[in-house]
Amino acid sequence: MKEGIVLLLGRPNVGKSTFVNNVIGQKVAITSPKPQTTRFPIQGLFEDERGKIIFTDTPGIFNKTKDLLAQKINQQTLKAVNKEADVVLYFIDPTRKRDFEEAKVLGIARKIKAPVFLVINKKDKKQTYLAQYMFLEDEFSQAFHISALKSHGFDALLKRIFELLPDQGEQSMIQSDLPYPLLNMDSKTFIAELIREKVFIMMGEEIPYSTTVVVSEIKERKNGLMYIKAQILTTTDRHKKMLIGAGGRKIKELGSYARKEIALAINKKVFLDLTVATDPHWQDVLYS
Ligand SMILES: Nc1nc2c(ncn2[C@@H]2O[C@H](COP(=O)(O)OP(=O)(O)OP(=O)(O)O)[C@@H](O)[C@H]2O)c(=O)[nH]1
Ligand SMILES: [Mg+2]
Repeated sequence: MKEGIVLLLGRPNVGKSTFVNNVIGQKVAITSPKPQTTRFPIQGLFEDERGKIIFTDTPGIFNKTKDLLAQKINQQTLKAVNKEADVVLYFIDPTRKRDFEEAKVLGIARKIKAPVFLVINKKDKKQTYLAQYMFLEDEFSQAFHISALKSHGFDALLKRIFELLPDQGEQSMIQSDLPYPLLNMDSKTFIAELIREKVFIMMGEEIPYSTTVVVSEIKERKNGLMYIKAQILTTTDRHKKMLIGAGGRKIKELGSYARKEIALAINKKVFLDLTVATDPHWQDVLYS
């Protein structure tokens, strides 16, 4: 049995989390069209007859790190990169221009000692800027064209990854008491992530970056209903108002969208008690 760790690296929005979910075949990481959706490394387990791969999804490396949250998120990725990995997948998105942000990721990729594969994502879309990235193919000996969204091109990539992974014999080193295949998140964190995803999808440009979600209680009631208490924290009263919406319409919509997905994920009926609060300091204490 082959076994090992494969780390994903790339700018925000290149499709790292989409890949991890679709290669595993189950959602472990939230995704959205907005950059910096992922805020901490997420480990998901892939398994087939060849062996086991722990895919470590990381937050996209961000160029502008003036604010505290962006700095902390970049730190999370750098920490993950410095841990041992057997293979690193360097994701690029040729539907977007190459710029300084890409140079920052490239600088990190160049220092990695493990084999780095170039993964050229979004091949289902018009790759207008592909020529700008071609020089990377000389630098990284292995290049794979995939569509993370459509699950295209995965076979060749997995085949090559397995070739490089160490053989563990019959003894698996991977131990986990958590719900398969998510290896490093408890249920409260996973549910908070699902709610945070809805904020990323439903709210305007800046609001997702001033907010986080905390789940404080999950309790099964006698009738089998799961009671979940969660709060969206935002740094400003203005954003709190927008998250609640006129007559509480927005928070109701957010809650209903999140509740449906949580119910599907845990296969139970869910009552989601979702509120919004202003907390100017949540960024100081979370994601460290
Ligand atoms: N057309 C197309 N869209 C994709 C593909 N892969 C990802 N996307 C879209 O790109 C957006 C970003 O995807 P994510 O998986 O959240 O990107 P990420 O790299 O994890 O981003 P961060 O967490 O912000 O670093 C989403 O809207 C995805 O649906 C792809 O292969 N084709
Ligand atoms: Mg992500």
